[in-house]
Amino acid sequence: MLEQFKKTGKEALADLKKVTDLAALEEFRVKYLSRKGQIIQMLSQIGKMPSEEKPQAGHLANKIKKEVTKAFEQLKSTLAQSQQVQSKELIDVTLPGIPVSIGKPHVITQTLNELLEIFGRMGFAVAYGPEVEDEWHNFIALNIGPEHPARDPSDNFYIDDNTLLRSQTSTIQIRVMERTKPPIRIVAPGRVYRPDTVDATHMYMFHQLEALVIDEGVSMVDMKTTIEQFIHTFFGPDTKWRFRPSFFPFTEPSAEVDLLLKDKSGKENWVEMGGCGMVDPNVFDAVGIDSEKYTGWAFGFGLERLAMRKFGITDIRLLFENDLRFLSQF
Ligand code: 2NL
Repeated sequence: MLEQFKKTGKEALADLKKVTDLAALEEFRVKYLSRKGQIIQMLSQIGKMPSEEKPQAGHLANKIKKEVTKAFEQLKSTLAQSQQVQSKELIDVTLPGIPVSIGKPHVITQTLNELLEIFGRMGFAVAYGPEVEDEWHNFIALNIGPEHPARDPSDNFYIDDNTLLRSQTSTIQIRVMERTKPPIRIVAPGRVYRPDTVDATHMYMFHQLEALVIDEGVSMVDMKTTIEQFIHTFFGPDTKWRFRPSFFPFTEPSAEVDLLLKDKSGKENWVEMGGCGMVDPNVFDAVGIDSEKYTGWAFGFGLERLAMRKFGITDIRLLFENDLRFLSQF
């Protein structure tokens, strides 16, 4: 009987050597180590043996069981590990991918980039300046006198008596003229601030782009052709537009730029797009540019208005609510 025990143990260990995957290992467990398995059955036979043989048989059977169980457990953990590695390496290339949502520039940034591209091709450099300004750059140098309604404290975001959030990007151009000798050919984009009551067409913050050209012998012809180039590139070559006489403190003469655009029903209307004019000699005097020698023109418009016209957006507030359902359309 003891020989039989030894033989079963040897067979079990030999069988285990042939096991190479978890399925075969399970078969092994059923054959030897389950309740009806040969090793466990072996132990139950001890009860039927003559009592003088029991201690020795019990000892041997337990030793064999321990040995086989240990070898089984070892192989089990080895196989489990290698199976894990295998399943990590298994990539199902037929599964749909995980969608990655990639952002894109805001519609106002897109509009600005397009404008900088258009003016860049026409030889304009880009200038930037501070959003917190003094009265000199925002008003005085622009020929906007102390009694002008645009300086009313309730129409501006004043920080102290002489400091405010800029209400136009002309401040940038004043700074460029102060430090640069003509010829000057720049566009000045940026945020501007006015405490308007918010509605579909007004916001307390919006973006402007202004153009400034100064040189000897610059005339309104240069201004008109440049504005026409810009309008035809941005809105399409068939877009009709006009100058309408106007007034700004910093230009003389001055004009409003109107576009003939179709509304939703297909009806054509003249809509104001921006303002322009020949730089007032008082502005040249303020920044130390010889107004006898040089002439120049300037042109300013709001980016929101431009983008709204181009994309058919009817409420300016939509641009600043950061609702991706709206913004991702552009
Ligand atoms: C408008 C009108 C305008 C200017 C801006 C300007 C700047 C300097 C000197 C002279 Cl430094 N002019 N800028 C001129 C005419 C019109 O803007 O409706 N903007 C939204």
